[in-house]
Formats: sequence, structure tokens, C-alpha cells
Amino acid sequence: MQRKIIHIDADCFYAAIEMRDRPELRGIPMAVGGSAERRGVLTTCNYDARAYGVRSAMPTAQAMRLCPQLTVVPPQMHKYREASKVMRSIFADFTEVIEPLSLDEAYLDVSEVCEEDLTATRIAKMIRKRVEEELAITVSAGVSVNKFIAKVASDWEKPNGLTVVTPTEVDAFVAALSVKKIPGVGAVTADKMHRYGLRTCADVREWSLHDLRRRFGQFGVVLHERARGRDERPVQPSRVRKSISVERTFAEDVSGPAEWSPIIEGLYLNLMERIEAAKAWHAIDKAFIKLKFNDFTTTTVERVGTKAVEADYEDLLVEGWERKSRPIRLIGLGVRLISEGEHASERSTVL
Ligand code: TTP
Ligand code: MG
Repeated sequence: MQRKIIHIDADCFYAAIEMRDRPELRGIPMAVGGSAERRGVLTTCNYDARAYGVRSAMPTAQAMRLCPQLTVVPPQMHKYREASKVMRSIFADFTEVIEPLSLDEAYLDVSEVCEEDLTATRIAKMIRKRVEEELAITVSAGVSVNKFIAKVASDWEKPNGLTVVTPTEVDAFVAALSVKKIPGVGAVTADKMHRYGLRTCADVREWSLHDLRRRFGQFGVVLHERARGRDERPVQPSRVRKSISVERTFAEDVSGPAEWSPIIEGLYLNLMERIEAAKAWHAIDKAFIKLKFNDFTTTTVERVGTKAVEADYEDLLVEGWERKSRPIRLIGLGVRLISEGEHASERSTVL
């Protein structure tokens, strides 16, 4: 069966959130990042700034040279995570098969939920509309038969664009596509391909699989597939994880709050790294702590609706400790995550 895949990517995401919340930033070149004095780097910038050549990951000092009137504001990650969470709950109203790629980007497989009057294009339109209504930012969407083409399509008319590549259009669309649009083809590979006269996917089709492998190794197989518009990779919903936590057992018992601050600081940083690695910011439901006392009894305390900031953990730990007020053998910090199942039930109530 022909699959129906949507790729969604918010437009200048962090910058869009800042412009939404601070109207004075609209209509002027602005970016989100560290200051030039502190050798900061930009996370992203709005489209006004892009007109000057300013880009993500550019040192702020360099961006200021390209665009001296650039306004740079510091990132507010909690706002972006919150917006990401809302975006994902909107996606979940349409399908359970969601593969988030980052805070502002996801693949959706809507093959199973499409009906005659509910086409993938219509779903993409509804998602774009709802994100705009609920978050006051715009997302671009690509709709096609696989991940590769859906992703290229979402970028096609950015910002605030919707591009649909129907099954009958795939062949011509891909033939004309620059090889640089193939994910995995960076500047170095593109240069190498250009040296061989490979500029478009049509050029790549002229080469045999054998020759592509000989010149580009295993990646040659990908090139051979993508040049023909093929991409069998499934949309993989994020693994169901119920919680992420870190804990530490002490060689010597910790007497109580007076002694634990440096330990908690370290544990908290570990936890943040784990959440980051799991790309689980959007799914945080509760913060919790675990304490094991020197009598081997264990207690846990949790808090709902939290951003899991360090202060939350301090409060929870004090609450837990006061239950026994005795020396501690182990401290654990964690977050409980919203499960896929909960998303599914949200979906059934909304639809
Ligand atoms: P992107 O989707 O790559 O970029 P964007 O949303 O800002 O702009 P576009 O309209 O082209 O999609 O990344 C999403 C967010 O991730 C971006 O707003 C900021 C952050 N980010 C970084 O922090 N560092 C980076 O190098 C990049 C590329 C993004
Ligand atoms: Mg984006």
C-alpha cells in the first residue's frame, strides 16, 4: 500500500516564539543566542535576519558583522519545550505514528487514518491551522509517499508553506532535485558528486548501483534509492518510556539538607543530560525524587505539572527527608513521562 507521510517543521522556531511574546521583535532582523561579548553562537534567527546571510550555529559576532542592527535575545528553553509539547499533542489528535526529530520537527504516518474525505493534505492543513491558532507560530508541512520526499517538501515553500508531492508527481519532482537536497549529502559529498557531474537526481539515475557503491561506499546505496524517490524507512514512534532517572548511593551516609547541595547539583545535571539524550523534554509529566534512608526504608515524592527545574527537586527532597529526618544512603532524581497510551486516549476523546 502507498504510504502517506507528513513532515512538519516549525518556521524559525525559537525566533518565532520570541517574536510572538515580544511584538517589538517583529519585522526587524532578530536572532536567539548568546551575546557576541561572551563569544556566543546563534541557535536560530528570523527570516528578516536570514536575508543578511545570518544563520543557525553562526557565531554572534560574525552575524553582527553581516547585520549590524541584528537584535539578539537569549534563549528561553522552557518556552520552546512547552510549545513543542503542544505541537505534539496536536499531532497526536490525528495519528499515533509520530516520530519527533527535534523540538520543532516530526514525521507523521497518516496512512492508517486517512479516509476519502480526510486526505493527508487535509490533515496537514488542519495541523498547520491548529498550530497557528493555539501557539501563534507557523509550521511548514510536506506531504508525500515517504520520509525523504515529505521532508524535502516541507522545506520547499518555507516559511509557512505546504507542499504536496502526489504519487504521480514523485518521479518528476525527484528527477529535477539537486543532490544537495538528499539528507546525508553535505558540502563535502556534494562537491565530490559535482566533480563526477552529478548535480541532480536525474544525473544520479544514470549511474549503476555498482558504480555508486564504488565511489560513495555504503552511502551509494542510499543515493541509488533516493535518486529514484525511494525511501522505505518507517516512521518510528518514540519508544515508550515511563521514566528517566539518575541515582547515587553514598559510601558514607549523607546527614541531610545541609550536606546534599553539591550532590544534587551533580545529579540534576546528569538527569538533564539523560533527558536531552532521550529527547524527552516534551513528554515530562512529573518530577520525582527517591530517598533511601540508613534504615533501608525508601520514600518517593513526586510533583505534577512541573518543568523539572532544580528548585522543584530541592522542595521534593526536603519533603521526603522530613518524613524520617535520618541519614540518607541514596538519592535519586527523575521525571515520569507521558506514555504513548495517554496520547492515544487524548486522541480518541478529541476525534
Ligand atoms: P530548525 O528547524 O533547523 O530551524 P528553525 O526552525 O529555526 O528554522 P526553519 O524555518 O529553517 O526550520 O531548528 C529548530 C530549532 O532548533 C531552532 O529554532 C533553534 C534550534 N537550533 C539550534 O539550537 N542550533 C542549531 O544549529 C539549529 C540548526 C537549530
Ligand atoms: Mg524549524
